[in-house]
Amino acid sequence: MLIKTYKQIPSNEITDPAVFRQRRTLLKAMAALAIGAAGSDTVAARSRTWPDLQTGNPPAPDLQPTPAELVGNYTNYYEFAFNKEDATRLAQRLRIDAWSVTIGGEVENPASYHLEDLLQRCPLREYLYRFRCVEGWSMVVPWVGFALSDLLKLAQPLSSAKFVKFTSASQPEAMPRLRQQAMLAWPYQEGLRIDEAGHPLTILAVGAYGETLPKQNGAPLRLVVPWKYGFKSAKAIVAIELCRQPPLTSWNRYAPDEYGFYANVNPAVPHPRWSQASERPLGSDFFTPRRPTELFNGYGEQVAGLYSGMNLRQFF
Ligand SMILES: Nc1nc2c(c(=O)[nH]1)N[C@H]1C(S)=C(S)[C@@H](COP(=O)(O)O)O[C@H]1N2
Ligand SMILES: [Mo]
Repeated sequence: MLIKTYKQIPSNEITDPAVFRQRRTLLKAMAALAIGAAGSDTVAARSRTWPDLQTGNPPAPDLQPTPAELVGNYTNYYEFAFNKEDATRLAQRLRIDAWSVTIGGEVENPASYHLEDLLQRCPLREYLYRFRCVEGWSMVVPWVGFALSDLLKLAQPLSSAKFVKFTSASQPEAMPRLRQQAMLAWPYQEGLRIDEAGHPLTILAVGAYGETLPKQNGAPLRLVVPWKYGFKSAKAIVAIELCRQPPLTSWNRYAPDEYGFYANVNPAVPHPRWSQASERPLGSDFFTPRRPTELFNGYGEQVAGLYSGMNLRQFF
């Protein structure tokens, strides 16, 4: 097992064999799930986590996956561009080979893991989730990934760890917007409270639609927190840090009155410039009525307990 502590991966290890190994391991782990083109079968059904968690019930009728082409073409990736078409196109420049992610801060076991080693330690499942962007559109995505809590267990958070900070890749040669500090502060950073991070719905995704994750959707490793607005789900994660204090996050820093730290989907709390009461599912046309947005994006049964007694207007 190639688990190494911080800063021990020499740069000369980023070689072609490593590149090859990462891709092969990822494909193998995905193949084991049998959720590829063949679609759903009993193996797949057992490896899936529906919103009602491990009951094995079929998905709700309103939980039909959005066509993959839409999800792959309508993306937000501000390191590359502020519009979705250019973001999708330019994201292909990202180098995702021989990926590793560090986990450190307030933990017993700080380490840097090659992605392939993580895949061997954290079992992949398929997670069919609603996903709601703060801009007012939504989609349903069958992600492939593993519970973030599996990785947290490897790291063993200390009792002083109260928050988790996520840092996205920073590749200035590939990312035109990184050369401008105009809007968001780079690298892209997000954060969760530690109980949110450890919740079984919170995942790190490596694939979608039974394939490896497209670069524009956050390959090779992205966060997915289905009850929060999409901006919390950071793409191309290179570092995870357990912290004592709430981390500064890119969007909250940029406009604290518009993008709260919690960012729980909440139809009753409008964005200062638009309502959040309803959403436009991707793929719907002009005549399709907007879908009413649900508190916690419909995952209230699972996550409302995390916020009992909290004023969700104040902590938006
Ligand atoms: N690193 C990084 N992560 C990011 C973003 C980004 O610009 N950079 N955009 C966020 C926003 S606003 C949304 S809605 C989702 C979009 O994910 P998708 O493009 O895969 O649909 O990614 C989030 N994660
Ligand atoms: Mo978003």
